[in-house]
Amino acid sequence: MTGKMTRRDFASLGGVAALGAATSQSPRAAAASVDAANAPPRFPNGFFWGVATASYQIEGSPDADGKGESIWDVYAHTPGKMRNGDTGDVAIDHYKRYREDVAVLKGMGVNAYRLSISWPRIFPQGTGKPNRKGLAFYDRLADELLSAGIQPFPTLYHWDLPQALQDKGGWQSRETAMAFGDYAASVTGMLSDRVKHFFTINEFKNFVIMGHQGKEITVQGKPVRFELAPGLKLSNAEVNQVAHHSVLAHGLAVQATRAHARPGTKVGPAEAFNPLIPAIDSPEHVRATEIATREENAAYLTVMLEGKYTEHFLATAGRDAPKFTEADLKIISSPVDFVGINVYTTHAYCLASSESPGYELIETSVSHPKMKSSWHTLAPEALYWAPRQVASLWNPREIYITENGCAAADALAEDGHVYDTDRVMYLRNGLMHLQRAVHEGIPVRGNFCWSAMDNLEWTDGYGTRFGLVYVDFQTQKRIPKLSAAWYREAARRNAVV
Ligand code: GBH
Repeated sequence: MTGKMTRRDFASLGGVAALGAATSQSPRAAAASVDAANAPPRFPNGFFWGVATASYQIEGSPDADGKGESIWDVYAHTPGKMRNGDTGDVAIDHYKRYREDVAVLKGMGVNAYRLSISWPRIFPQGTGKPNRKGLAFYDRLADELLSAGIQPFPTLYHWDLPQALQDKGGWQSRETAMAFGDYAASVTGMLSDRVKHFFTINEFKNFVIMGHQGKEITVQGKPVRFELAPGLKLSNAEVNQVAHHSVLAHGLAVQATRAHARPGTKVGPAEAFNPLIPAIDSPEHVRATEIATREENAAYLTVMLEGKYTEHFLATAGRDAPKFTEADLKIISSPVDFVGINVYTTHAYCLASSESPGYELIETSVSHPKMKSSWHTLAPEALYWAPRQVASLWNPREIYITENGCAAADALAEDGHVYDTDRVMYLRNGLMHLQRAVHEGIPVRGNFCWSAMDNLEWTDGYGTRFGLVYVDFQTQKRIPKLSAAWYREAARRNAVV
């Protein structure tokens, strides 16, 4: 060892990973010799230990190789929209540095990477002839990942709509759903010789509501407003129609994948799913929570997986209900291969109630622990209840946790490392609950930490860091945090406990 290596070395991830192996094996071995039946279960063989990113948050190069403008290019340059005036113009320069980034992912020991494809790189005007140069980027990226032993899991839409389509009405127009189907046909057709899994759309309910109306929540007594591009303020009826077009787009993309991708290509949604959690573990409250979950997701997962809007949803929406046909519902509920869910927190705790609709939501106590973001109530058990509810309500063949993670006040220590102990705590506790779900037979096939690397946290800008890898935004240096070393070890052992 050189003198330089005397300090704690996990930048290479070797040091801490090796330490973890040495200290974790002896108690495990001892437990096994005492009572093998009580040994904690591992994740199934072939479990995907992944990390996730999205195009606008990392790529930069907004007009390289013929890319068209996206709604985020326009929105981020609108004064007053972004914290500190941050934009994705450079981001973490991933478009140019993707080779180095794949090497960083490899160093993290992951076997899966969820990225998103920028629609306006492939169709600069949203429709028409595909831009070969734009597609070539994802082609090179897929090859680079595969040669590093990492499966690519692209998402077709992570919020960067071509501005040309926004100019024609965006998601308020049914034509946008049609265009998304054509885009999905091109991309899955061209990549499916090597790429085996595709997610259609990321977080339907968030981009629909926050992009087209904005959302206000109360955080410790104070209102906080959230907005995403294009930053519209539509009526409830219009927003319900946008939601309908988003799930229609998903269904058209599923059908396009079946028609144009190689046989065996798998496809499904990646929805925001911060679950309601039964406050008490009795069958009565667990069941009431499932009923509540089904209604909360009526315009999204419920219609995608059941092929109808619930009566309660239609009655509550009344004249604001979306306009749709039976044929739409068939498309929307085209069978999927898996359901992806982004799980960060709980929406609320829940109890059964004798009054209609049979459940009652409980506000989180003001002293409930929080992660760094204002909205981020700590609820590690969400990673148990979310997949359990999806399984018991809709019984999909496979489930993926497509995002899980937290922002933290990451800073470089004097020795050049980032000791994000709170993120390690967050991941360790959440994934223990996921391991419980898997142990109970719920078909969770993979987990993707949000995020691989620090990046543009939408309107929050670069100040809110979600990465397992620290990025110095001035020098573009990548520095794996303590959490990256923790995750690598969990992936290596295929177990958390
Ligand atoms: C996900 O978005 C995104 O997929 C990802 O791009 C993003 O970087 C990541 O999570 C981290 O935020 O929902 O009522 O609690 C989540 C977008 C929108 C989630 C605002 C939290 C707060 C209001 N976020 N939301 S609420």
